[in-house]
This record gives sequence, structure tokens and C-alpha cells, in this order.
Amino acid sequence: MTDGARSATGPGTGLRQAETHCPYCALQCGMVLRDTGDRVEVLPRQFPTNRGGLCQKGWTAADLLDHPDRLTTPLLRDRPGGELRPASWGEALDRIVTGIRTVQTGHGRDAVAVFGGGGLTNEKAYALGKFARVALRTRHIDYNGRWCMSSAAAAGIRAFGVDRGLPFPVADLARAETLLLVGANPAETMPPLMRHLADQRHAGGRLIVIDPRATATARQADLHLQPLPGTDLAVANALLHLAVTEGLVDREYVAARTTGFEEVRRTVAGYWPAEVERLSGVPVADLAETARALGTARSAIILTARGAEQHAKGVDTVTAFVNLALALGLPGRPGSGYGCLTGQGNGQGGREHGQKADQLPGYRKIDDPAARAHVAGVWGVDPDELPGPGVPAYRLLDSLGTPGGARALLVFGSNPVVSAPRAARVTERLRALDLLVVADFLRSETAELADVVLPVTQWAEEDGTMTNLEGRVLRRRALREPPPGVRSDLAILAELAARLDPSGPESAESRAIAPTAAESAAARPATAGPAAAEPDAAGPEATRPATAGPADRFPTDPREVFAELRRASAGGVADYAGVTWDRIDRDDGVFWPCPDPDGPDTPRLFADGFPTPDGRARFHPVSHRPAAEQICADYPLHFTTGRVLAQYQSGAQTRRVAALRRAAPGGFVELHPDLAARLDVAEGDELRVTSRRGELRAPARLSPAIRPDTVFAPFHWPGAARANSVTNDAVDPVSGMPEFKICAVRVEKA
Ligand SMILES: Nc1nc2c(c(=O)[nH]1)N[C@H]1C(S)=C(S)[C@@H](COP(=O)(O)OP(=O)(O)OC[C@H]3O[C@@H](n4cnc5c(=O)[nH]c(N)nc54)[C@H](O)[C@@H]3O)O[C@H]1N2
Ligand SMILES: Nc1nc2c(c(=O)[nH]1)N[C@H]1C(S)=C(S)[C@@H](COP(=O)(O)OP(=O)(O)OC[C@H]3O[C@@H](n4cnc5c(=O)[nH]c(N)nc54)[C@H](O)[C@@H]3O)O[C@H]1N2
Ligand code: SF4
Ligand SMILES: [Mo]
Repeated sequence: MTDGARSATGPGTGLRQAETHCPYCALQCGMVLRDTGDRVEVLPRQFPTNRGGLCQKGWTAADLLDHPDRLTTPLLRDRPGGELRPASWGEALDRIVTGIRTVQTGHGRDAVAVFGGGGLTNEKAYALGKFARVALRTRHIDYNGRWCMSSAAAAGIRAFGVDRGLPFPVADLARAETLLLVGANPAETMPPLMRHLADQRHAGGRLIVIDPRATATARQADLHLQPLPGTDLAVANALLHLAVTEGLVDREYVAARTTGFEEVRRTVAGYWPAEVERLSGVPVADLAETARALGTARSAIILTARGAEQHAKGVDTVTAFVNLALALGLPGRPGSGYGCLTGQGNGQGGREHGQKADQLPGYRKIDDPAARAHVAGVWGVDPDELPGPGVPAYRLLDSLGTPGGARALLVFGSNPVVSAPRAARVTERLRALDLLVVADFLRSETAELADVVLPVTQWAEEDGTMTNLEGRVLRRRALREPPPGVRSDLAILAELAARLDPSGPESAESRAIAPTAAESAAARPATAGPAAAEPDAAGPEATRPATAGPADRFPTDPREVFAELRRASAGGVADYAGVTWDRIDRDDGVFWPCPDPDGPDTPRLFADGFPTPDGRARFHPVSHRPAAEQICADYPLHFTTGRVLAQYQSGAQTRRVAALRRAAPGGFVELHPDLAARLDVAEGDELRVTSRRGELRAPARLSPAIRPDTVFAPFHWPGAARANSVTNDAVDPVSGMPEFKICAVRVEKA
């Protein structure tokens, strides 16, 4: 195979194969797909993140390509309460356009909303944000990254001036003498990442894990702190308190590279370790050992994930760990720093290019006049035509169908019926819509409620880019053509934009049905790889007259979209202007920011300074506050949620893979044997977990690994076992992130 053309026929084999990445999580493990004629094989591939490893989900990812549940025709519901039936593309698109027009005419432009996903490629995420602002002209767009990354993102921006999950390559983890994981369970959520952790241990490094459960990750640690859920902020402040009293603060670094330490020092002075032990259950000795392990190491890394972040105080909790990292002088030092483990496949890129309510491409702010002018220029519209900021995901979903809320919703890449907090309420809001459109390749639980379902391509049928947890932009490469009847998300957005365009050359009614993705793909050269010259970033679109209607502004070729994204992001915080597909192919990915095609990219941030106005990182004093919902006589236990290895997210995909269903067949409630004895519960007994918002039913799984005052359930299943029937919809005031990780429940035998 030649460089730059890695989707091709293998030499002498007659087999088509493609070097691509796993469709699931942010580790974006390298894999080779091979079409043997009757099936698609997945082979692991050496890539810096996975180093030849894959987890069970990656190995089985191709099972969904020709799955019997795969959607290959649009579905339409003729009347409320009726069944979904197969329909033609023309009929489905007409129904959507008519529905959007009716809603916008009656209730204004903002009455149509868009909900995106962190699994979408950069090109799709960019096109979706542009579609909302230019074709629908609504301010209402947000996405499932709000459930996932938003608290760490907000904390990163306020401290460092930038949000890139890891500001260094994953391989740097092995260089940390001390590694602290807070609310992260990578042994189940990113198994190949454990290879880097094993290297760290072999080099003599120490691993410390903070988790209310003794997870597969915690069991590998030298030290496991097992706090009550929702007390991490206090734990972090106590660690900084100890660092101060034991003289571990890097005074030179604090003086030269940061601002605001004094106020933080005064705040943490009140976090006496003994008091924090009473609050969190973490022994003073363990707090002291952790503070010393971090403060005396030559190199140390602190990582947070959803356990610390998915709280109504997630931003402040992450800030507390960032404060600790800054006081110890870690960010920017080799083999050291603070990072957040991004979750979804394109969780990083998905939050940079405009599907966030307050954001334009390149991580620009939608309320910044200069940002609006730049992006409007690229889009060929008047800046004054761009809508203002919308509202975060939960507020958006919670207001659907209410007075003042949106009445039509288009969902691309999420399954909120299973994954949203307080899911019964969200389901009720979705049912109240005048029009629900879902683009998916499977009939997800959310698609089941839709008025129109549009069948889309899968990862092995697509070209595009993803940005992994390291901020490394990667290539997704197509192996094969999509099945007939299926279209790409980009093609759907382009077609809808054309039909919605009031000034377009062809009106919606008279416009011929555009070819399907399969049809137009058939017209492309046989190698789906980047054989054709990449459109210049300052190419023809740049000079296209601003009078062209939206119809012309939605290219369907991902290369063209990426070229436009580069221009839209140029000069922004997440600058992709210098990233080209060829360069990604050559260098195993390109780290942003990368403003110049001939200049360097940025594997490591903060070596010389922080992208803040004065170049210094900023401390922020933060204080512990209790969870939004407290335990009481009626709801005496803490409830927390998370993941298991063999299922992914809402499970829409992985529940359909036979091997994964065998490995993790259904929901369960994990509880301590002492608690089980008190409740007279035996292993396997059907339990009812009830909160103020609803209940779930699932079998008991007894485990000494969990605190006796806390029960845990994974959130991958719909129906009776749905964890989000129980969770709290309280959100962080800054980020809008819901409190998935703690609420008050009662547990009894069902
Ligand atoms: N198998 C699998 N892998 C995945 C995913 C998946 O669905 N399945 N999803 C991907 C995505 S999108 C994401 S975001 C990541 C998430 O990756 P992780 O953050 O590792 O996953 P979670 O299981 O949600 O949470 C991690 C841990 O937080 C702990 N926890 C709960 N409450 C608290 C608390 O208050 N404090 C602390 N310190 N810990 C707490 C839980 O016990 C759990 O072990 O995984 C990615 N990888
Ligand atoms: N209780 C609880 N709830 C949680 C969490 C938790 O820890 N606890 N974690 C939260 C987190 S971190 C996350 S990230 C969310 C995730 O939850 P969701 O947003 O529901 O994510 P997925 O289950 O990945 O849903 C993606 C859907 O889009 C489809 N899809 C995949 N790729 C594409 C594509 O390219 N185009 C289109 N059109 N469709 C596509 C899939 O088939 C699937 O139906 O869940 C959140 N919910
Ligand atoms: S760790 Fe993540 S990217 Fe790697 S194979 Fe598993 S799901 Fe895919
Ligand atoms: Mo996530």
C-alpha cells in the first residue's frame, strides 16, 4: 500500500482493505478492515494509542455493518400513535421540510432544534452546526457532549484558556512517576490504555485511583481511595491543604506561571484532612500518602473522567484538581500535567466545530463579534443573520413542546431516551413534539419515537476525520460502499438545506431527488482513499459569491467539508488550518493547534505558556457543596452510574452484537454484601431502585468492591433496567452537565 492511499485493494490479495480506527471510544484504536467477500474482518493495527490492542467492542464492531437490524430505507409515521412504515427518500424529506416550515412559520425559527453527538466526524459536526445556523437559522443546537465533557471543558478553559482533553500524547502517561486517576475506570472503558499504565508501573511509577468502587482499574493501583460519591472536590482541596502544610508547593512555578494562588491557599487552609475524612470516608493517612506521592515525584499526572465530572459541581471539582496540579507545578512539565479522559470517539473534535449551543467552529464563541464575522465570511452570510447562543442540552430537551420551547427536533448521533438524565421526563418531552426526526443506522429507542427516521452510513463506509482524546486529528477511511438506500449524514444535511432554501435556484417541490450515497459513491474512483488532490483550503468556495443560496453551501464530499472547516477554524483556539488529510496519513495524525500546513503541530501544550491573555494559568478558589439531592429516611442510599466493558453508551449498537450481549446481557444493581444482608437480598434477586423521579428494576449483583452506603448501576439498557429512570436532572450551573453520578434512592426486593 502506498502512503496516503490506505483504503485500497491489498497488493496481490484481491481483498479490499482499509486502515481506519474503531467507531466507538476516544482512544480511537487503530484497526485494519478487510473485506473477504462474505464478511468484514477487523484486525488490530499498531497506533500510538492502542499499540496493537483492541477491546471486545472494537473486535466486534463490524458485526453491525450487515446486521439484520440495519436500516436501509427511511421510515415514516403517518399519524401520531401509528406505526413507522418504510418510505421513499422523497416522501421522508418532503415530510421533514413541510414539518420544519410549518413549525417555523407558526412559532419562529428557534422552534426547530438540532441535537448532535460526539461520535460524529469533524466534518459532520461542523456541517450540523452550520446547518442549524445557516439553513434553519435557529439558535437551538446542542449535543450529547454536554453529558460527557462539558465540565472538564469549562474548567480547562477557565484555568488554561483552552480545552484539549489531554494536553500531551497518551504515551506520556508512562513517564509519570505518580499517576492519579479520579473517577476513571479505563480497565473497562479504554482497555488498551492500560498498556501505557503497565509501562508506567514497570518503570517504577505509582498508580493511585479515586473511585467509590474497587474497579478493575482500582485493583491494579498501589493505592485506592474510596470516597463517598460527590466528595472529590473536598478530597482535592485536602490534598492541596496537605501540599501547602508539607511544603510541597512549587513556589517558583506558581510565581512565574500562574495567578490567583493566594486566594486558593486561603480557601484550602480550611480543608482539614480529618474533617475531609469524616465527609468523604478517605483516611487521613491515604490523603497524606497521595499528597506526598504527587508532590515529591519528579513527574506526576492527574487525570479526571466522568466519576469526578458528572456532578452538579463538576466544573468546580475539576478546578480543584487543576488547582492541585498547578500548585505542584505540573502542567507544561515533561511527563507531568493535568488531563481529562475524553469519552466518545470524536468527543474532542465534536466540541470544537460548532454543535455546542454557544460555539462556532475553531472553538470560537458565538457571542464574539469577531468570531461571528470570520465564520459568517466563510459561510457566505451576513454576520447579523447568524443566531445567538442557544441553551445547554438538558434545558433544550426539557423545554421541548412547552410554550417557548422547540416543537421540532432533528437528532444526529444520540439516543437520549436511554442516555439522558431523568429519561422518563425527556421521553415525555420528545413525545410532545410536532416533529421528531432521527438519523441513525439502527432503530434506537429514540428512533422508535420519531416521525421520520433516516438511514445513514456506518463508519466503515465513510471518509472523514476524528480528533481523539489526545487532540490528535485522525483519518476515518472507507472500506466499502454503503448498502443501497442509505445516505451519509452530510448528504442528508445538504439535501435538507437545498429543500429549505427559499431563494434556491430550484424550489423544494420541483427539485429532483438527489442520488443516494451508494449511487454517487459508485461514480467515484474505485479507491475510496485520498487519491484525488485535496481541495485547497483557500479553494474555490472561498471566492464563491455571498449571494449563493444555502443549497450551494453544503458540500457532501467530506474532503471539501474539511477544507472549509480548516478555513472556518483558522485563527481560532482549535486551529485546524494546517491539518491536511495527506499530512494525517503521513504522520499518524496531527495535533491541534496547527495553523500552518508547513509549520509544526502541537503534541504538547503549555511548555512555554498558557493561551490566556497574560500567558499565565489561573487558579480559582472552589468550595465543597453537597450533592443536589441528599439522602433522607425515604431515600437512604447513594446511587451512582457508569459503564461495563462490553457495552457502549445507550447500547443501541452494542446490545445488537451477539458476543457483547453474551458478555453483558442486561442491567444489574451492584451492592455491598453487608447492605444486601440488611435488605435481605441475595445474589440475582430482582431489585427495585426508586428515586424521586422514577424506578429501575434489575437483578442484584453482590460485590465487596462497592461502599456499603452506595449502589451502582450501568446505564446501557432501556426499559425496566434503565438507570436514567432514576438519575437526577440537576445540572452544573456553569457547564450544564447533569448529575449522573449521584442521587438518593431506596432499594428493595421487587
Ligand atoms: N465499555 C465502555 N467504554 C466506554 C464507554 C462505554 O459506554 N462503554 N463510553 C465512552 C465514553 S463516552 C466515556 S465518557 C468514557 C467514560 O469513562 P469513565 O469515566 O472511565 O467511565 P464511568 O464508568 O462512567 O465512570 C468511571 C468511574 O467513576 C466512578 N464514580 C462514580 N461516582 C463517582 C464519584 O463521585 N467520584 C469518583 N471519583 N468516582 C465516581 C464509577 O464507579 C466508575 O468506576 O468511556 C468511554 N468508553
Ligand atoms: N446514567 C448515566 N447516563 C449517562 C452517562 C453516565 O455515565 N451515566 N454518560 C453520559 C455520556 S458520558 C455520554 S457520552 C452519553 C452517550 O449517550 P448517547 O448520546 O445516547 O450515545 P450513543 O449510545 O453512542 O448513541 C449514539 C446513537 O447514534 C447512532 N450513531 C452512531 N454514529 C452515528 C453517525 O455517524 N451518524 C448518525 N446519524 N448516527 C450515529 C448510534 O447508532 C446510536 O443510536 O450518555 C450519557 N448518559
Ligand atoms: S478501547 Fe475504545 S477505541 Fe479501542 S477498541 Fe475499545 S472501544 Fe474501540
Ligand atoms: Mo461520554
